[in-house]
Amino acid sequence: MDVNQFKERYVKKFEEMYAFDYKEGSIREQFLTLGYLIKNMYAPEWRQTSDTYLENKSKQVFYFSMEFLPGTMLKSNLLNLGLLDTVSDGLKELGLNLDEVATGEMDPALGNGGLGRLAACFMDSIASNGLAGHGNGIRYQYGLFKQKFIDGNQIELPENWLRNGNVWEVRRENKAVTVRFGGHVTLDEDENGVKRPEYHNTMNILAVPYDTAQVGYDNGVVNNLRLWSAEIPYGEEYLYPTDEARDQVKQITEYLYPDDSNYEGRMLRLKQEYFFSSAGVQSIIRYYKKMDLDWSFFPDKIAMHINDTHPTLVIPELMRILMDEEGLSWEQAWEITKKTVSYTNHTILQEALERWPVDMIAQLLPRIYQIIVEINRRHIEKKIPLYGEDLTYRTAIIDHGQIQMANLAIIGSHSINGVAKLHTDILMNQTLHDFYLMYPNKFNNKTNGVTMRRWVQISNPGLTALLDDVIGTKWKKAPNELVVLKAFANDKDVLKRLDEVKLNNKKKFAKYVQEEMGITIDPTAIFDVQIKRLHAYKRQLLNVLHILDRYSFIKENPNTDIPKRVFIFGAKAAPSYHYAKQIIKLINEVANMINNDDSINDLIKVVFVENYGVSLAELIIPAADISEQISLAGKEASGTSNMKLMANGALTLATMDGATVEIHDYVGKDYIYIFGMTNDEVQTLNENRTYHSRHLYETNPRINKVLNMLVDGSIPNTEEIGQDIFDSLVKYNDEYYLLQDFDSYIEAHKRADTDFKDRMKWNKKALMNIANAGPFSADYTIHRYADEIWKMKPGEENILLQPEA
Ligand code: CR1
Repeated sequence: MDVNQFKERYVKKFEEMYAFDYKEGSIREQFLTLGYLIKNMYAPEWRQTSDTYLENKSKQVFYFSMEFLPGTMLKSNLLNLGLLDTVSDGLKELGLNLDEVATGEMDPALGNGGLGRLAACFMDSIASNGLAGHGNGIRYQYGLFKQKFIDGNQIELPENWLRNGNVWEVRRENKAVTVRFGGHVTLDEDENGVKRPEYHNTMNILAVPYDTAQVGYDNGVVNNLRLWSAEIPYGEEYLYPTDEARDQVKQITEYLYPDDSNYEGRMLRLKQEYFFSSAGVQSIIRYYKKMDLDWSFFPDKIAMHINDTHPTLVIPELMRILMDEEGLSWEQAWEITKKTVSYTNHTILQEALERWPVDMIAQLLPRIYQIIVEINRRHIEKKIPLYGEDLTYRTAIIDHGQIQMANLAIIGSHSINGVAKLHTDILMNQTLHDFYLMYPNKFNNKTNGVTMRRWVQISNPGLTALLDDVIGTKWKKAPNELVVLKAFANDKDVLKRLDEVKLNNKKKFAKYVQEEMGITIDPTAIFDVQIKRLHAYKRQLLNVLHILDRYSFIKENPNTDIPKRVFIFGAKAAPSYHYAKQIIKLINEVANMINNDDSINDLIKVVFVENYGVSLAELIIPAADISEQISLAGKEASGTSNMKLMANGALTLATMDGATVEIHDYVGKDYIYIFGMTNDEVQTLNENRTYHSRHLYETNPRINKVLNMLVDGSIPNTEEIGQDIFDSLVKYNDEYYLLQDFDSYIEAHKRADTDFKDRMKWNKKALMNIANAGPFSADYTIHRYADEIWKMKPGEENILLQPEA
C-alpha cells in the first residue's frame, strides 16, 4: 500500500463509518476509522496464521496471565505491519497528524505493573519471533484505577477503558464455554464401573472470548490474545431474576485487583482465577480435538505457561477434563498435565505467595478440590520414601488448612523459572530450596526482557533515526547488533547527536509537565527517574531522603555548582497499602515545598506524575538521564523499567538486585552507578541481628538531620505521616535498611553530578548503555522460553514425537 492508496482507503472508510467528511471528524472518530482500517488489513493474515497452525498441527503455547498491560496498539500495529511511515505521511497529506489521532485511543490498564507489562512484551516477541503462541486472560470491564492527587493524597477513580468501545477486539460468541461454580459433586459408577462425577446445583457462568490480534514484526504472523468476559448463559436468565443475582455474574470480570505484591484473599479473586483458567483450558481442549490426535500427543502440541501462581488452577482443571470428560486414567492425565504446564515465579515476598483456605476452594470448586487433595496425597506418598517425612511435608500442597498455590504449581508442572539470575538463585537456595532438592532439573532461569519495538522504535523515534543512520537497521530484527554502536563511543559527532536526541525528548516531557502540572522544568537539568509501583521494598523513600539531603545542602550552600536535577516519580500504591500512600503524600508535599522555594535557584525540582502507566512511560523513559533501581538487594525479582531506561540511554543508579546485576555485568562498572549492600551482605545482616537503625540515626549527622526534617515541621502538611515514616525508620528498625545504604547512595549521586558536568563523558556513558541493551530484548528471552521450556521452534513443521511408554 502506498501513500495515495492509504489516503483513498482512509477517506472512504471514514465516510462509510460516519457519513460525513473526514475533515469534520473528531479525534476519536479519526482514530476509530484508522483502527478499523488497519484491522481490515491484518484480518486475512490473522485468519491465515490460525489456519496454518491447524493445518500443520504446529505446537502452540498458551500464556495464561491474570494481567496484560499492552499499552495503546495503534502505533505498534502500524510499526509491525510496516505501515508507520506510509500512514504518518498519508495523514499529513490529508491535513491530519498521526500523533494527534493516536490520542484517540484508550490505554488498556489490565495489569498492575511489571508482571502484566512483561506479559504484553512477551506477546509481541512471540509473534515477532514467528512462534505460535497466544495469550489467555481476563477482559476486565475496569482496568487498574485511575490515580488522582488531591491535596497530595492518592485518590482512586474507576478506569472505564471500554466506554467508547474497543476497535481491536473481536467478540466470539460462538466460542463461548461454560464455567461451573459451587454446588456439590457426587462420584457415580458408569456401566463400565468407572467413577464419573455428577454435578448438582452449580452456578453456570458463560465465558465469552474477546480476541485481539497480536501482529508480529514484519513477518506476516498474527497470533491471538484471548480475554474472557463473564455473562449469564443464554436461556438461563430466569435463574438470575434480581439485580443482585445478575451482579454476581458481572462482577467476576468487572475489576482488576489493584494489589501487585499483596495476596488478596477474597472469594471474588478466586472466582476470577478459576474462571479464566477453566475457560482457557476448555477452549484449548476443544481446539486439540480438531487436530484429531491421540491424547498422548497433547504435550507435543500444546504448552500451557502460567504467569505466576494466579492461573495455577489450570493444573487440576486439565486433570479434571482429561479424566472426567475424556475418560483418561489418573496416571495418563497426570503425565500429560505435568508435561504441558510450566510456571514462572515473579516474587519472593511472602505476602505475595498465594494461599487459599481449604474451605473456600472446597465450597467454590468441589471437584477441583477433590483433585487437589488427590494430587497432594500421591505426592506425599511417593516422596516420603525418597526424601523422608520432614522435607516431604514441607512441600505439601495442603498445609494448616491452606492450599499453597506455588507448591501445586511446582508439583504439577515440568518447569519453574525465576526472572533474573539472582532471583532464580534465591529461589533455589532459599525460598524454594526443598523443592530444588526434590526436582533440581525443573528449576531454570529466564531473565526478563522488553520489546525494543515499543520501548525504542515507537517511543523514541529520534534515537531510532540516529541508530539507523549510524549502525544501520539490523538491530531492529537482531537487537544484539546494538553493540556495534560501541565503535562510536568516542565519536564526537555521534555523541553530540545523541545529546540532541535526549534534549529533544526532555523538552517534550517538560512541555507535558508544564501543561499538565504547571511546573516549569529545565530540559538541561539531570532528569532523574524512578517509575514503578510504590512499595516499601523498592525504597522510593530512600530517594526522598536524598532529595531532602540535597535540599538542605543547597540551602546552606546557595552558590554550589552542582548541576540542576529534576526528580521524576511515577507510582501507584495499592488502595489498601497505607504506608505506601503515606509515602506518596510525603513526596507530593516535598515537591510542593521545593518547587515553590525560590531561594534554591531551581537546582532541584520534583515532579510526581499522576496516573503513571504504559503511555506515560513512553513519554518519560526517552527523557531520562538517570534510572533509579534502588530496591533492597534480594527483593526485586527482576525489574523491567531498568532495561527500558538503559535502552534509551539513561544511566542506571542501582543496588545489585534483580536484573540490574546483569545490566551491570554487560555494561561494565564504569558505565553504571552501583551502591549499597549486596544480597549476601543483607543476608549476613539479617542473620547477625546486629542492625540498629536508631544507632545510625543518632551517630550519623547527615542521617540525623534529614530524618529530623520529617518530624520538626520543615515539610508542610506532613505532621502525622512524617512521624509515622520517621517511626518506621527509627523506632521499628527500618525493615528495608534504608539508613544502612544511605551514605553510599549519596556518594553514588555525587559521582553522577560530577560526570554530568562533562557532557561528552556523560554521553559516552549513555551510548555504552544503549549499545549493551540488546541482550535485554524480550525477543531473546522468548527464544529461550521456546527452546528450553516450551520446546518450540519458529515456523516449525511439527513432527510428531513418539510419546513415552
Ligand atoms: C516483580 O516485582 C518483575 C516483574 C516481572 C514482579 C518485578 O521485579 O520485573 O514481576 N512481580 O517479572 C510481581 O508482580 C506478583 O509479583
